Amino acid sequence: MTVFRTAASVLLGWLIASSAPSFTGLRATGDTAAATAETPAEREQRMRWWREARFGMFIHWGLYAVPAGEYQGKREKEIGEWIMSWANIPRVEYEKFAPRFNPTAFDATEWVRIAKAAGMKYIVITSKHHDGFSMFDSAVTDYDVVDATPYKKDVMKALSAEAKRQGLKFCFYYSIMDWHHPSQTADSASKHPTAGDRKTKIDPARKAEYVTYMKAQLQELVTAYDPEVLWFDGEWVDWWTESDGKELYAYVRRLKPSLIVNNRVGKGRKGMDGLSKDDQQYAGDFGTPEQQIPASGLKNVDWETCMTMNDTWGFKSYDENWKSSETLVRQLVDAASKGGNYLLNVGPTAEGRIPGPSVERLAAVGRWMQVNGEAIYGTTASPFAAPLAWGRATSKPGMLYLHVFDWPANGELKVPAFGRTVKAATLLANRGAQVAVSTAPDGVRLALPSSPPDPIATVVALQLQ
Ligand code: H79
Repeated sequence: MTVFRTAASVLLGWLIASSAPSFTGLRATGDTAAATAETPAEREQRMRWWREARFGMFIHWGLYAVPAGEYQGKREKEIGEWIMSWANIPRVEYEKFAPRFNPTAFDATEWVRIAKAAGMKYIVITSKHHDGFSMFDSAVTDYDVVDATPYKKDVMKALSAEAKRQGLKFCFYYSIMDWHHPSQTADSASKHPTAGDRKTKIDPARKAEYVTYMKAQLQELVTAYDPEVLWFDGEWVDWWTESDGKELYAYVRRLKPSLIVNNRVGKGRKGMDGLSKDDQQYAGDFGTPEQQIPASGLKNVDWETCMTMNDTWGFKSYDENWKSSETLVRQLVDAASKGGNYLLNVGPTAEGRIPGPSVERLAAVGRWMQVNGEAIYGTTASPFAAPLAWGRATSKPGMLYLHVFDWPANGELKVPAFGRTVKAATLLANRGAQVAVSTAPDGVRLALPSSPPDPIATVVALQLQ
């Protein structure tokens, strides 16, 4: 079984080895293990594009975009894709959103263009969220975008083909918890039995049937759309076990050996900080902090922070609490400086449009990435043992990138010692001009211009001896 690497060595602070992570997996546990066994070099190869990408687009799109946060005149304050739970909507009522889902403005070319122009290298989209509605053409249910909506077209066919055409990796989110499947009912007494709920109960006599259903859908997803990542969620229900997770992990990797799978396929994640527990080896290839970036660097762990741009994943018509593009760029930098990926969400409308405020912010992030992308893609974590007073750092062989958030008042940037000699320094925003470097007892000093070329984050590229 190839599993998420042990987190025993996880919280070692900021000192990150620049070398390839060590491999501690391959704890063989029978047939499923044999099916996905791989050498460290093979794992390295499989994870390579994902580690280099550093920046992806999350897309939450489903029937919940129809109510857009509002049901029977009441505006819910919670996340939009959970409206079936928060508004306590029974299945037969929620199903009525399907005839109203008609995304005539959906334009796969435009969506992929927006992601690519932002500097994103992959797209992860909800094939089925907790509400159980399949956003792809599934043969094992009619509760899908082709069979149940007036749109009748397979949006995932269009998007997967377009992503491939424009050179982005295409990936699927898939929820294990399912509020629509007859095997499951709401756990809370306060909820209608067929409404959404924080957890579902499963009829033990029907669990095998549901697992078979999931496997059939996952086979459809892998064979018909050729995704590169499967991003599971909703795994916290009591009836889903780590053993189920390992089995499902092996199943999907057998379908496509190069697949990368998140740690929510099993029971490994530690709450919303999303990294894997260290009491045993858990299924999955990377940790999934949600709405947070780890406080410090993590050694030998692959992880990806998923984040919303406002306060919802699925579209809400009245959520205007947008993060600034400065915040988004700095979060991307922060994640990269700690050796992780940044998966930034958009929630398109039921008409098929990515909200304007998201498009504007992604364009701004893209302008920054156009100039500074080399300090993000293919980088590893900061070599500094303690947080930097003025910003963040990322590394590449022979290079150190300093991302200056807080510009020094006198233009003199203090860089703590990091055990290497600086050969030359330039600003990525002004590659022609050299930055003077002088040595100090505790590191080096850089003589920067008096004002920052980019107030969001100006990157100083240091060539190392
Ligand atoms: O798809 C988006 C959200 O709909 C979904 N994940 C992102 C990517 C999400 N599900 N739940 N939440 C967000 C918040 C709820 C978390 C909890 Fe728990 C579930 C609290 C208790 C059960 C996390 C998992 C903490 C403990 C287990």
